[in-house]
Amino acid sequence: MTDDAPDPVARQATGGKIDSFPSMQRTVPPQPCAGAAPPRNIVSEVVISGTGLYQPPYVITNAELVESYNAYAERFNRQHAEQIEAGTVQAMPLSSVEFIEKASGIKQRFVMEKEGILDIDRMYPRFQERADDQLSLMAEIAVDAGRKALAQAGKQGSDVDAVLCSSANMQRAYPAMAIEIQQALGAGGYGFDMNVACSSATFAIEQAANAVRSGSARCVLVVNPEITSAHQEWKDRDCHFIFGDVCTAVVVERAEQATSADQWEVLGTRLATQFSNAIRNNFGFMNRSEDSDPDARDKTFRQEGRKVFKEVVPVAAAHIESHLQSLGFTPQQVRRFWLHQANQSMNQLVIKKLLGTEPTADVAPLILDRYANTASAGSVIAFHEYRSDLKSGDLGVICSFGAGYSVGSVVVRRK
Ligand code: CO8
Repeated sequence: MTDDAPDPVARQATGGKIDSFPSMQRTVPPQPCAGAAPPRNIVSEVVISGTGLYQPPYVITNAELVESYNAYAERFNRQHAEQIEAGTVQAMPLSSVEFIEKASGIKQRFVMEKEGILDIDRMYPRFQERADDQLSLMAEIAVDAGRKALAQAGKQGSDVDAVLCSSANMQRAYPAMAIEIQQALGAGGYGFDMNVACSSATFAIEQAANAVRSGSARCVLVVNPEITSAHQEWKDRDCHFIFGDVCTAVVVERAEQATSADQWEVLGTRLATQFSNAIRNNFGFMNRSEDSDPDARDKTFRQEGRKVFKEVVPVAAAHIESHLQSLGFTPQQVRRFWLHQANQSMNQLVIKKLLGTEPTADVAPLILDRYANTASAGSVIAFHEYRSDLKSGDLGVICSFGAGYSVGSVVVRRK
């Protein structure tokens, strides 16, 4: 499938014109444009009133990463020289800073722990196991980002009546991370975890907006703790440079109770999924019973990067366009796109398809050069860092796309 020839299933489902994944669900009804009366079933206007960011303490530059990976690969090749010569073992190829920067746009990544990742006898982070009565690591970074988002929204933990922990991987099976975070913040109501890989944040924002609209919650905290370094494959040249750690948080609440100086009306959300094995991680609770090797390659992140690129770009662009259209907007009316941060060229192509012009950092800011791909948190980091210059009435789109496949968009307007 090429970039210009999107998935035939999607084409068929939309009568020849690609709209989005065929299984697309629109759980939030289209919102009216200015001047029109709101549909009767909309209970409350919903705003995003604060965001927060936890930045891990360590940076790994591409040069440091490549030096470590290449030392590992060269040692492997020396140790297996005879088998490589005989053709029974494949030599490990070397990585390069030039390739990483050209292919992805990534220059560095933040990580929770650095020494273990760069140690060629280990090549994954070294975390200390914590006792059950200690705050877990994912909860710790979520609480930090959550507190910052609440401070921006002018809220206390006790104002929150729902916590959604939405991330590409959870630290444990249960109890839900969200409930631990809820307790640590002194929040009430309920909490639950959810995972839609790179689209976890936008999917959670829709759940939060729906909860506020329906009245099941008044103030929802969405947190996206992404400790990608623990499930990234640092020994694989094709993907060792991709991910970074971070945590983002978003406060979603009823407009009438919001006091923040910086409020973003949620005009609509739209989610879509379509099954694909192109990005996959088979780690899970069945591994033991299957007697499978816990260190096998399929138990960490793997992908067919080029396939993902080609298949997801047209779907993401069509998804955004049709979502905007359903709200009565054109892409040209959007002041800023805060896109998923996996690949610089991918985002440029999405914007080119939407606007027909060369993208600028002003229209679609990039943060992946500093943070790398932070799974679900990427588009929220972009929203967090690049929104203060927008004016009242300016329109923006937060959009994620990735494993699943999954695409989620949130159309917002500055109050
Ligand atoms: N150094 C030097 N050469 C390399 C390297 C390297 N590090 N890596 C690959 N090469 C080589 C390849 O072997 C290939 O060589 P040859 O032509 O001889 O076969 C050549 O370079 C080109 O390789 P690719 O075709 O793979 O390179 P691309 O230009 O496609 O770039 C990318 C690779 C950067 C991975 C690119 O395809 C990409 O970014 N694709 C989009 C991926 C994407 O968006 N994925 C979303 C995943 S994230 C997500 O959904 C969340 C998952 C859950 C989180 C998990 C956290 C751990």
